[in-house]
Amino acid sequence: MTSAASQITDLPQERRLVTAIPGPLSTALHGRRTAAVSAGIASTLPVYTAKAGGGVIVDIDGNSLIDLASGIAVTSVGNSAPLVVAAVSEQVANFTHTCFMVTPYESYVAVAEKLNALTPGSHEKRSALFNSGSEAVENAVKIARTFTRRQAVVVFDHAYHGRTSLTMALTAKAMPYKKGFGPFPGEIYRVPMSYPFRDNGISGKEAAARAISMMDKQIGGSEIAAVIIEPIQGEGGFIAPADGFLPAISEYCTANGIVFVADEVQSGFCRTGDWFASDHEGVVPDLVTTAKGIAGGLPVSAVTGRAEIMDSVHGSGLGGTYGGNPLACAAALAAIETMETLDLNAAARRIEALAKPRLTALAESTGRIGDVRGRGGMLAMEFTVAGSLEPDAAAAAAVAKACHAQGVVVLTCGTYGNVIRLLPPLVIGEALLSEGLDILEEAVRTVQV
Ligand code: PLZ
Repeated sequence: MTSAASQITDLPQERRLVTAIPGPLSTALHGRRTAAVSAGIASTLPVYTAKAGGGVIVDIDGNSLIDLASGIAVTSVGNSAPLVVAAVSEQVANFTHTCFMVTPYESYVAVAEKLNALTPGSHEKRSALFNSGSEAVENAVKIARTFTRRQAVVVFDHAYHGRTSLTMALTAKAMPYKKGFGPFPGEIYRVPMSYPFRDNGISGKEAAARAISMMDKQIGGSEIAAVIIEPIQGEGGFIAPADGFLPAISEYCTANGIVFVADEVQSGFCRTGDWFASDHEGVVPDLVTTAKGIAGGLPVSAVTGRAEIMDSVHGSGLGGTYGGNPLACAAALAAIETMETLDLNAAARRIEALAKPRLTALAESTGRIGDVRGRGGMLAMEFTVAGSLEPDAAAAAAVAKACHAQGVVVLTCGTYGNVIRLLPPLVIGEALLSEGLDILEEAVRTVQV
């Protein structure tokens, strides 16, 4: 193993199937799980994990699977990344929790400093730490409402912002996220997104004008506290808005005193080949929400933004028992150091350079894929009935299932459930990624629905 590789993992970086997928031990454990775990919680691929590192997940039957999901865009630095393991191990022996609101500690401050430096814009910033992406988005709403003394919150078609009561209301898709879980909180308004593949060729500027007109006519700019947007939508289908859309929305917010919130929970931390997806369009959000990739798998999230907005909240107005837990902060500092030393922005761009041409060629040769999109290590294929825009969710599901059977972990997403998304750990080796793509291509070519 080279020294570069040992910075990532000691696990052999190979696909190795020794049983059917799932194997007998996973199948037995799944029986136990069904009797103990709520049926409301599902798993994409019920192989039970024993170890994971770099680009592989090893299950309890001894199968080694290629990981093209990163636990939904979390383990960008790889699983059990060496610096993360060392930092968390040291921290766990020193203290596990005091609560930052009781007796604080340095690592929380250091994570805030890092976030303030890395997020877009050179203005003075502050950060507050929480546990999950949903919690970060909830707090961004609280902060924006306090600062503006307004109530209305604007979100977009296909948006995903979480599963708590408030963030479920911000999320667009009813099934599985919202159905039966109402009533939802009020003062939330949804406007059309820029979705180039389904937008009949309208430009980013035109799509922004459509959304802005709706905000003006149906709410009124002076009533809006926050506009929240994922710069590349995640669960909604990896939808990257047309050029010019985000800047126009951001300018409207500035002109109307609205807090522009970029939800970078999925797209942040090198995932798209920039520290944040907003960087790509030169957009400087007022607030940024982060989670997932920030800490190599430990749960921590954040709201980072303009000092005057973040400091407008009354003392003790924000918080939570575990927010910025010391283990998670140690992990975040180590994960960010790993992103810097291994240059994971460059790694994400290499993933795009390797994978996107192959996906594009596959779309052209099979006619099953209407659109290939995304940036860096956040890539997707939208399956449609050949020659039309009609979503083909059955094809996406069948291709994903075929990949799983061959030991390649891929995820689906999208409002219409017809998108396969690739979110490999950014440290994945080229050979392993290529092998994963070989299997994916074979599945797209051969799977019958
Ligand atoms: N904002 C942009 O992508 C989480 C959800 C998986 P939490 N996306 C994965 C599922 O089915 O629950 C997400 C996101 C964006 C917010 C969130 C919410 O982050 O950490 O899951 O609460």
